Amino acid sequence: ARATVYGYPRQGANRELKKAVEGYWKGRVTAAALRETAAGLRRSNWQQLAEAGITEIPTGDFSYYDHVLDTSVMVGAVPERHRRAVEADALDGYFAMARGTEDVAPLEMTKWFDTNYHYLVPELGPDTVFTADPGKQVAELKEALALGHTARPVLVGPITYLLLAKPAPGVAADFQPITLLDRLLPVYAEVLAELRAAGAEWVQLDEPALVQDRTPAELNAAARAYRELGALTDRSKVLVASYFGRLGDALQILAASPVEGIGLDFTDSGAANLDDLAAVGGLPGKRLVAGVVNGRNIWINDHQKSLTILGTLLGLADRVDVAASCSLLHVPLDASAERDIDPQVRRWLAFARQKTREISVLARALARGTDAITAELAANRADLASRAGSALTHDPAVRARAGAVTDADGRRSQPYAERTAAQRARLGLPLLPTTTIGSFPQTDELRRARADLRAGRTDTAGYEARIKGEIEEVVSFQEKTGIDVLVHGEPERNDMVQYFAERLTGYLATQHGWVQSYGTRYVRPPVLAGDISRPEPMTVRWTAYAQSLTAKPVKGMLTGPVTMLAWSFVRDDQPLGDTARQVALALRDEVADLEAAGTPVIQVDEPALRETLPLRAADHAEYLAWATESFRLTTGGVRPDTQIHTHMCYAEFGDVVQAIDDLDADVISLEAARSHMQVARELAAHGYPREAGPGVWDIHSPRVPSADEAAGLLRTGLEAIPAERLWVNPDCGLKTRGWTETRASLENLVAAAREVRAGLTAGD
Ligand code: THG
Ligand code: ZN
Repeated sequence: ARATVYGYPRQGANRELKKAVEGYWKGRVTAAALRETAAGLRRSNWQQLAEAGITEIPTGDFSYYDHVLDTSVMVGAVPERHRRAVEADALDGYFAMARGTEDVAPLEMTKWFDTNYHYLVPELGPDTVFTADPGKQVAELKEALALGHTARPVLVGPITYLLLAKPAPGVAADFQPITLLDRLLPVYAEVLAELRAAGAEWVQLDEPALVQDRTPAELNAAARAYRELGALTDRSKVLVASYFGRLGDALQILAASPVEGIGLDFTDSGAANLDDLAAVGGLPGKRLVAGVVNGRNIWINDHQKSLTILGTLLGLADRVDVAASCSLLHVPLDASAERDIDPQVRRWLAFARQKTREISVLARALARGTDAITAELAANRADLASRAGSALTHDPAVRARAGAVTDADGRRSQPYAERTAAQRARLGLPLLPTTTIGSFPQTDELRRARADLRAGRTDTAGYEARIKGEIEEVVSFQEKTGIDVLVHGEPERNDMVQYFAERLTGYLATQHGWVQSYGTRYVRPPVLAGDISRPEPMTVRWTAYAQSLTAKPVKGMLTGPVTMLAWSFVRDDQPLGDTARQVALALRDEVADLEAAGTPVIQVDEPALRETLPLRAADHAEYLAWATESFRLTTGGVRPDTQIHTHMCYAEFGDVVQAIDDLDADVISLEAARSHMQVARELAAHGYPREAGPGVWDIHSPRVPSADEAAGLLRTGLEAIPAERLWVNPDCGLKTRGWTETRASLENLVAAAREVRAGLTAGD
């Protein structure tokens, strides 16, 4: 059996790729030097894979920015507005599509399935003409072959590519890119022929879109695509890889097609694939690539469990190879670099490097029997036992408390309609109250202060004095500007999830665990490793300090349990709902302490609520149940006159409006500026009964909205939400903005609120 993976982290051990690409953008790195760095990273990745025992390595998974963008280039789907840049210089044109230029907008970015990776959305229309540009794929394959590797090019498959695309600007919104399949297939045929000529024995086509709910027409398109590609004579053998879950109806289609290989996810989320595979009679004559090692969590594999699955699979296909369930792009590179994690706990962790070794151990067992891996099996058993029996993963106090939770804990003592009066009386706010989402600009000075603290150039007292100074400035600015509900500005936080993770017992932070979020941007998700508890208050000092400086209400700022889970690596040894409940109870204590310290407004952000929705509709209800329960557990214990806010970032709330309502927050702020208050209309159509602040300043753009523009948006908002329930705010935190545009924009927001307010009270 071969050992393989679908893809590997691209950035390098020290994020060399980020530095090279950003250096190129700044003109400090030449194109030749960038290419050199990239080739060096590929070479060293392949070397690592080979040394770990991966016998068939992927190529073409490397990318300067994004592999879906690479696919758009491969099929010639360059939007009209980027064509000149691409013709002038291919590399600069590529980055123009990714980031835009002064004159043209970039491609839109969105989440890659239910991961935290973001891809650039292809823009297609009835006039799209595809042309094959296999240069990158061919070159990377040749590089790997020249180094002596057995290599398999990895491409986004034609069905997934089209299903991820959207209508180009100016094209009817109901245009369906999948209707372009007949035009796209000849281009894939040409690429396959080129790859065969370059020496590829196998080519992998990734079709994760087939694990989502698909219409009969889409399934027919998949059947046609693989019948036609399969019928080609001038091609390598084709492996269609599915991942991120159960293949469902598409399994029968692929099994009946002429493709030579199929990749299936056999981790928990794809567990049903095993029965489904037996039900279709296995894959006689085909190669099965078994994704038994989880490619998107950071936990060591359970070898015994995998061997049982592999044993069953041996009877169901001609040939079984071992792989991770999906590309290793979604995990950090190397757990052994985490010197600050307790060595015993570190043994529970498997990042990309460790996972490749696990895959090779399992492949060895398949080829030579489990006797060939006796030592590895024993070590694996010991590590799993250490994790299962550890005090970190089993804190009796946390478990007892979570077990005693009742529905009443998540229920406010009064319904919204009653408690809103108490809140109004306590807060004394005008109509259309103004506020912000929480964070103020993170200046270089603040980042320097944090770096100084880490490096020991300043002590805690010195650092805290700088934070206090910043809070003083932020509070005084908000008072001067006339904002009604103030915030402390969060100068003490860099990444909000990381900030809370560092303060909760049971959470691990990593030093080098970078994972690509988009382009050259990375996150270091913390690890929910054990039972979660809060040894001491996390935010109260800063909020209380801000409140001590002003008579206006100050809003306390927390990150909600769903987002804490969504932006972390979660435990795989208990249901997500159990982990969410533990996080919620810790946050509930923080909420109680904020309230006791006199905080009249507390915001619990859930920007990830919508994006965490499972891929298949059948799984939505279970997710939404624990998501709303954990939010309500966080916030349900406060007095009626304490006002709970929440905030969500991304649009497309349609699927979760009921869940938003079920959170029972008093006020919600949402992204809306770009969609011209569409969100306000959606909430109103649902009959949302509470207060809402659809954002009137799109903070993702450096543009300063004029007071007139903001007032116009407010008036549009008023068509959907009555004045007594409408708030005025930007549509997200201001962390990434500069002070200049922040000052101007917030002044304009307040002016707009005053103008519209005056019109209302004059009986307009
Ligand atoms: N925190 C965490 N996960 C997230 C987000 C977050 N996932 C989704 C979304 N937000 C991703 N958005 C971003 C935005 C900016 C950056 C990364 C992801 C970014 N990263 C810096 C970089 O790569 O240069 C590094 C930041 C750092 O030093 O920590 O700019 O908010 N957990
Ligand atoms: Zn936001």
